[in-house]
Parts: sequence; structure tokens; C-alpha cells
Amino acid sequence: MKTKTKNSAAPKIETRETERAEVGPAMLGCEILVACLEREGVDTIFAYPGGASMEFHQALTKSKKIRTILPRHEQGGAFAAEGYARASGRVGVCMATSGPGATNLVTGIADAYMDSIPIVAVTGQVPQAMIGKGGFQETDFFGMTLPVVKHSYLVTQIGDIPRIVKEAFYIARTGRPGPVVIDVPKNIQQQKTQPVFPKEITLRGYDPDRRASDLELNEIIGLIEKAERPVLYCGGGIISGNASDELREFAEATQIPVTTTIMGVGAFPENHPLSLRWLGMHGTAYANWAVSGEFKYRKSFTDPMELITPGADLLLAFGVRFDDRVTGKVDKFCEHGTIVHIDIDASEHNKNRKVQLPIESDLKYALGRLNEMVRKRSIEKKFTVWHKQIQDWKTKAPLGYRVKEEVMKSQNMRDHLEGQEGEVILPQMAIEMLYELTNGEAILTTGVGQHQMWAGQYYKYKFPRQLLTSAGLGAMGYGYPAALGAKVARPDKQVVDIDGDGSFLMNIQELATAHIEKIAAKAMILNNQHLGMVVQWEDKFYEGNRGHTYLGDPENRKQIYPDYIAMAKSFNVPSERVMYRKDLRGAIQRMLDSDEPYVLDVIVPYTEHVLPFIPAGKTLADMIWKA
Ligand SMILES: Cc1ncc(C[n+]2csc(CCOP(=O)(O)OP(=O)(O)O)c2C)c(N)n1
Ligand SMILES: [Mg+2]
Repeated sequence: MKTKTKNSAAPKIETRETERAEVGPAMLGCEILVACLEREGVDTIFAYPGGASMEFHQALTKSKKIRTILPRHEQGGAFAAEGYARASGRVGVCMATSGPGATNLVTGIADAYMDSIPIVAVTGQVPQAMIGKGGFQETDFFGMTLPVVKHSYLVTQIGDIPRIVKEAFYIARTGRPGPVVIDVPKNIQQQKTQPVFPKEITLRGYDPDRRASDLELNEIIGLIEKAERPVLYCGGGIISGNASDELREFAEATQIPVTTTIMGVGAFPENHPLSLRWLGMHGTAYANWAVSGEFKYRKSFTDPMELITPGADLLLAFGVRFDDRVTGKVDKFCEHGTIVHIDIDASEHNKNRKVQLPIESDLKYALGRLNEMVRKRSIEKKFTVWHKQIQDWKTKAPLGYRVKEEVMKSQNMRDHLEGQEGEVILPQMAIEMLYELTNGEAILTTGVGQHQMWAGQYYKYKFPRQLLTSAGLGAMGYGYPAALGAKVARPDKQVVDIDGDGSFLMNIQELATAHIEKIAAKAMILNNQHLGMVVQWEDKFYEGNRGHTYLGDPENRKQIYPDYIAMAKSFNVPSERVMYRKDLRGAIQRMLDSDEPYVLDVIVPYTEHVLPFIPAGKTLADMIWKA
């Protein structure tokens, strides 16, 4: 992308350039980059040094505005930058050296791409003269990351740094947000010049300010007036578009029930009577029914589908992307409803699901304007019958769990709870207890697996940016580093990572970052000694045959392995293990009361399954929802 000057009516190019830019004193390339970050308002960077990036670190030591946090693995740094971005709504920044440092960032960049999170990843590169020669720690990072970035740069001239950094932040945060990579060869970091800092930039062919027309929005109002069973299906676009207040006003004014994706959790308060909570593979049965209709359960995927009660006749899909974990078999998703899809990224329109009315727009604008229209001429429809139906569904299939036969027979019972079976802690109970003790006010992050789904189900989210989870990529190891980033961005908030034993182990080294940097992010591990989610699929589809899903020591199953308490101790992080229900409340409270990072290891049986469950690519006739 090239810069373009905006105000073409201005009289003299020379005058315009001086007004629009500021010339700094002679500086090294690395110093210019840091000065540019400062100008973007960056206050924190998660950066791990190496040969090709140590110049940057030298410059960072001189910055009075930027706090440099040393993660203990670049992946941790990238996830922390995401956690920072998601909790704050600002651009998160991470940095790594060339080669292995950069490749370690890739998972985080891919994650930010899938979940539309604004981050800027700065990497050192081998000197320009070495590029293409297979030099030590050379990888083509620009090429390698191309499919998972919103945009990327390989800096080839020192004079480009100010423009590139400004563009990178602008691209990362505007329109549909996403990750931007800036790869900087070492020789450019070492050169010296007088930087020219542009005050503003315009990018040809990039116009993120998309707004729905009144004609389109009026059509939506008309569709609502004609509908009997409308549903709002809202995603992460509401949160990144900062449109939660507008959504709430719109839902209340129109009385349309709201379901969100897991990315959209918190966009609409889940304790609101109009909330259907989140939908999809492990979403509430009532949200799924409201969208696609209730079907009689079929024993075999080849049996015909039998409709019991129809679902939405109008689906207002706002800031969503019809992800397969939401839709299941996509042509059965809201099969008989009219679908309106508002998204700022037109490439999402008709990508996964054909819709009747695709609208390219910023959601804050679209919802704000819809609210104005509804204020002027209120919706006549009250949807009373529809609300009654939804209430019936909510009563019929609330989220729930019970101590089942499999739990009673589990290894956990035999090894740890013999004679005290009533003391078993189910993972869902621990999350409910956390909800109660934090008053529903904490920011939560998660790993990936069963615990992630339960964290979504058994904590009710009230505000946007409250649940930070790796949704699209589903990257284990996300939870704790993301919690660090979130806590740095929101020190006023209790930040708790609800993690799995498998996921937590993948970035456990970040306990060192937490301790040394005094970041009081908490980790509550739901330790089932297994890769629980894979176990669940083994149970359902592979007759329970275990394909390397046990994480404990097979030669000593009675031992909790590995010993997270001993590990936490080695990092000087306070910790506690809890096994009995009677001890749970006190243990969670002690974790919350700590003003240091903390690990709470909650031992739970591995026999629980996440319900509801719609098998991948299947339909609501295949949903198992009764606990
Ligand atoms: C990096 C990565 N590797 C593998 C997977 C596949 N996977 C999805 S869930 C899961 C199990 C996670 O186990 P744990 O963190 O203990 O959570 P649990 O399901 O037991 O709650 C695995 C292996 C993944 N999502 N991410
Ligand atoms: Mg586990």
C-alpha cells in the first residue's frame, strides 16, 4: 500500500507536507521505530530479544513511555498482546527476533487473524544483504505470515519507518480489526536518519468507514414489522465495533431476543430477559432452537429430520461470520428464515451462508441509525407468542449438570474421594462459585477444551471485553498469557484464567513473567488429568478408545501429574490445590484475595461431557442436551 495525500485542494505541496508531518532529529532506525510506537500511544510491549531485534531493545530501554514486558516465550508475548488488545480495545503490540523468535509468534498472529483482534507484531530480520542467502535465523516472515495477517510490511528503507508504523496501527484497528506484521532488517535498525513523522495517512483502496444506507436500514425495519419470530444473532463485530449500547437499545426497543456467538459474549448482558446466551455446538438448546427450530432427536444421522416447533423467520446477523461451530450443517441453519447480515467486511457476505439482505456497514453506525428510526416510529409488533415459546424452551432446557454414574465410577473417585463421594467437585461447580464470588464482574480468559465451554456457560457475562477466549483458532495455551495482557490493560479488574491442565501446561512459563512483572493474573485450573475435550469425542465417536489423551503418569495414576503446585512454587507464585467441595469456596476466595499472581489447581473428574452438544457439521435433530 502506498500513502496518498488527502486534501488535494490545498494550494502548495510544500506547505501541505510541512503541516502534515514533523521532522525529528537524526536517530537510529531502532530509535525511530520506538518513537513511532510512542506516537501511537503504545504504553506496553511484549517483547523477547535476539540477535536481529536487540537494537530495538536497546532503544526500548531508553523509552520513558513504553513498558517492555519480557514474556518467557514469544507465543506468550503474542497472546498477551491479544489479551491486552481485547481487554482494552486498543492495539496490542509484541516483538520478536528473526527466525525462531518470529515463528514462535505465528500462532498468536493466526489467532488474532481468526478472531479479528488488532495487534502489531514487530520482528527483527537478518540484514538486507543476507536476505535470501539462508543466513543464520533467517526465515521469510513476510511470506510465512501472508495468509494470516490483515497486512504486512518488510521495511526496505529507513525513511519508511514512520509511515509504515502509522499505517500498521491504522490498519490493525480500523474496519475489521486484525494483525499487522512489520519485519525490519537489522541493518535498517542500525542506520541513522532524520525521521519525518507523518501526522496522518490515507491508504488508496482502503476505506474502512462503511455505512449502511437509510434504504437498507428501512428494509430491516420493514422485515421486523412483517416477522413473527425474529432473532438477533450477534458476534464479535458488536464488541470490536463498540456497539453494545446501541445493540441493547435496539433489542429493548424492538423486543427481539438476542443470541451471541462466543466471540460476541458480553455484547449483550446475559442476565437480561431478552438474552438467549450463546449458540452453536455447545450453546444453549434454546438459542439454537430459536434460530433453527426444535427437532425431534434422531438416533441416526441418516434418519429424516422431524420438526417440532419452527425457529426464527427473521435472523438479524450482526457482526458474525456464520462459523461452522455456530451453524453446524450450514444449509439447515435457520433454514426457513430471512437473513439480514450486517458486517463491515463485505467478504463475509454469502461466504458461508447465502443471505437475503447483505449490508456492508459499521455496526455502531447501523444500530445507532436503526435506533433513531425506531425512536421516530416505534415497532408495532410485540412478538408475544414468540416470547412465550422462548420462555417454554428456556424452562424445558436450561443449562445444567448433575453427578452422574460415570463420575461415581471414575478414577478420581477411586483415587481421591473413596468414601467421600459427595465431596466431588464438578468443573461446572467451580465456575459457578467463581461467578458468585466475583459478583459476575471479573474478566475471564480460557484455554481451549471443555473448561473453555463451561467457562462460557456457567459464568454469566455482563459487559463487552469480559470473556477473552481463542475462538476461531482454538489455540491451547492462550489462557494465561492472555490473562497477563488483560491484567496489564485493566489493573482495576480481577482477571482470572479458567484453564485446562493440558492448555495451562502449554504456556506455564508465563508464571515467571507474572511474578517478575508483578502482574496479578489468577489461574484456576480445572485439572481432569486429561485432554478432556478430545476424550469427550473419543467417548462419543470412538467407543472410548484413548488415543493419547491421558496427561497423568500412567505408572502412578494416584498422583496428580504434573504437580502444578510445585511448579508454581518454583516460580515464586502462590498456589493451592483443592479436591473436596467443602474446601472450594475458601480456596477460590483466597485466590481472589491475593494481590499476586496465583494458581488454584482444582481437581475434577474427567468423565463429564460438555452439554448441549451438536456433533460437528450436524443439525438440531442430533443435539444432545439433557444432562
Ligand atoms: C495448540 C493446540 N493443540 C491441540 C488442540 C486440540 N485440542 C482441543 S481441546 C484439547 C484438550 C484440551 O485439554 P485441556 O486443556 O486439559 O482442557 P479440557 O478439555 O480437559 O478441559 C485438545 C488437545 C488445540 N486446540 N490446540
Ligand atoms: Mg484437561
